[in-house]
Amino acid sequence: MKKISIIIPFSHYIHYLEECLDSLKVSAFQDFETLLVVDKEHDNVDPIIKKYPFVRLIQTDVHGVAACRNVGLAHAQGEYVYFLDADDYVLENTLGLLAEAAKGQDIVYGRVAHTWNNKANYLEKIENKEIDPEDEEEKEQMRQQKIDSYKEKNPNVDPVQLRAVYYLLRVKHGIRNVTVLGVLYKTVFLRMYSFKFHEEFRYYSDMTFLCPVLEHIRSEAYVEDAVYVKRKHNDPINYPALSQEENDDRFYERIRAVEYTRNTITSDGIVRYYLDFKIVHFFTRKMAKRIRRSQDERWRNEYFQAMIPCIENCRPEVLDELNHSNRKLVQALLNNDLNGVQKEVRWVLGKKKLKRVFKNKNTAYKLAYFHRYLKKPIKDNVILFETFMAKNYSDSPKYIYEYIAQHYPEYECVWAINDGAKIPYGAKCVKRFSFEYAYYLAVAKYLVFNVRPPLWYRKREGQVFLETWHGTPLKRLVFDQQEVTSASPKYKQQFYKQRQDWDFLVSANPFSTKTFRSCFMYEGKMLEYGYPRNDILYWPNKDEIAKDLRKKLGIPTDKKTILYAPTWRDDQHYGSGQYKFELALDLHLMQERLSDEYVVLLRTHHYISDKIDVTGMEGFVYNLSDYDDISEIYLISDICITDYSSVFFDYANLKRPILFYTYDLDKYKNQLRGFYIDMNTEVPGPLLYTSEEVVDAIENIDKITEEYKERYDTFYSRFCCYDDGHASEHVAKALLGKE
Ligand code: C2G
Repeated sequence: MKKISIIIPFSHYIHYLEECLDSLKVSAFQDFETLLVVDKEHDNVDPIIKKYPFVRLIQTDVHGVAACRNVGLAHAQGEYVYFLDADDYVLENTLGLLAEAAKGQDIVYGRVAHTWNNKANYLEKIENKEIDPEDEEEKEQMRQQKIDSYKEKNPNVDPVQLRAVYYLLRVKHGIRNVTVLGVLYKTVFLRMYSFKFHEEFRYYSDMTFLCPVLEHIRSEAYVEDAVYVKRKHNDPINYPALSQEENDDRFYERIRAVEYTRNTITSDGIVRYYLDFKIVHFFTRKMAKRIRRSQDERWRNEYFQAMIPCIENCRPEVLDELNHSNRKLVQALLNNDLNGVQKEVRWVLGKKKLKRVFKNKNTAYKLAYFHRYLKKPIKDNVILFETFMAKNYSDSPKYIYEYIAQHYPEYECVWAINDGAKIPYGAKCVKRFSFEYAYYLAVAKYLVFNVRPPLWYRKREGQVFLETWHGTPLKRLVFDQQEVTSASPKYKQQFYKQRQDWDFLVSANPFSTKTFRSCFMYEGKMLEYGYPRNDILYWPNKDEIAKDLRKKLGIPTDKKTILYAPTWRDDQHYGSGQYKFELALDLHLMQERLSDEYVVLLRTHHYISDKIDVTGMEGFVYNLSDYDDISEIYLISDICITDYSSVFFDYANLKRPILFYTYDLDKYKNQLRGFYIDMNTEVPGPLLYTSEEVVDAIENIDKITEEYKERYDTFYSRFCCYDDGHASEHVAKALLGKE
């Protein structure tokens, strides 16, 4: 007999399943059987199942996690049963630790950790201490206090049950967090009482299984380090986990599941106490807010009514223990007093908001935005511009603005800009995240952004939003990215919502059009005129502009220039949005071998917070990282070195040589992002892996130009085909409805 039967219910999302089975394959402990119980509505598992010969496949004609788990239970032959969801995984030592502790107890449980990442990234984050290791000691103390206090009031409580309930039901508040995961259950114990999941429930069946189990256990053990990793899906739009599914029945199912479970447990003891505790918490913490804020009237009508009997049935001591404000909420509910609930929530939320404003005065502008500015009329002639979160005056919004300022002076243009840059044509400048900024976000009729607006921006009826974006995509973006390691785990969800605000999106070539449709899931109007920021590369006076700029920057007239413009790395950062960059290009070597003929223009991505130290190389290296507009820098660059930055799509408009310094290509491609085009065969220049290769290439630049000519031409006609120096004009006209 195997020690453990692992039961995996499976219906959809095969890419998660592979990771789940991989985690079993590499488990240090192998004395288990794996039952993959396939739902009748399922994705085809054939393509991957051959890779996992240890899996016992059970095809069913049942539907739902509860039913599949029950089928698994019926087939289980191991001494213990362990439920593993097909989108989750275990760590190498998880099963071994549990098995070692399992010496006949009814249940043995470990910890459930939550993540948005795959296993490799999760482990890396743990290693880099980016995920706070939970302070188990502190948690344990808290648990112990609660356990002691319950025991004091209920001296007859069974200590084994008390501990297990505390760990498994009380781990986190909220009924949703009642989970059967992370636990070994003794198979004969389950069979003795015929414990089953109630198959009618889609979301809350765990409760129907776990509560009766907890009521009957006679022995248990806890192994803190036996971690079960529960994964939240970072793309709840296309691949929602059960907990992320929007479903109208959800509320009623919650109530029905609580009532059903109350009827199945036999005693009025601790299990019942926590069941009641959780539903009361759901009401006071979540539901009360929805009653006040939700657009969905049901929270104030039928849901409100359905909650009354459910709370009425709670054990009185659960209500007695509530704090003053929660007790008021519950009393109002029990009196069927909707106004009373709303008043109390308003009061509590208002207090919280005020506290926040006092604590952080910098957020007061948001209050003004929501409570005052959004009520003001929209100003039909105002346009708000912002590039790279107001870090500089550049990119397409700059060129669109300049066109509008010159041709349609009747518009009042406002720039969000942080460092007080001088903006020509007299635009008004406002600091990002200030009262004025919030004001213009609310009242400007037109908004022109090259990244996303703040999350709290609410698009108003009558506003027109132009998203220019900031580059032809090479690296996979948003919905085409499987893992999002560098942004908020809610990135995809937020993006999905925000991109619904876009009235226009700028595309520089047919490739971008196609890719943006998929990676942003964008169906709106696409402006296919080229990039306004590239117009300057076609202006007839571009050589004069270049000459003036060289003079302004003090670049010697007798030297040619090499621009080095690398992009940022998702995995190298200090904190959110603060990226590190270690310069991998050996500037000393370049100086040694190239300084007679060339100077280097160094330009880091705006995410990079490190200042690159170029002392000792004055006169050879010019650090232009703080210069506003890279398009102007292109004009004065004779050769461009980049890596995975969209820089080369733009620079190619000049038809000058491009070199790719891709020292970390494999990591970038496989681990960090993945690409839309084949770097080896499609980019208009050689891939170079060392500084020596870069220097050699520069010394032989004519040969390389010749060698890559055909590829460059193909690239140019594919990606630079719309750019003709008039993109700003077309885009501005489309925005203002002047076409
Ligand atoms: N940029 C720059 N200097 C660099 C790198 C980039 O000024 N050293 C500017 C360029 O205008 C570039 C833009 O920032 O086109 C975007 O930079 P990327 O390196 O391409 O990276 P990212 O910001 O991740 O945007 O669809 C494009 C993607 O969204 C990439």
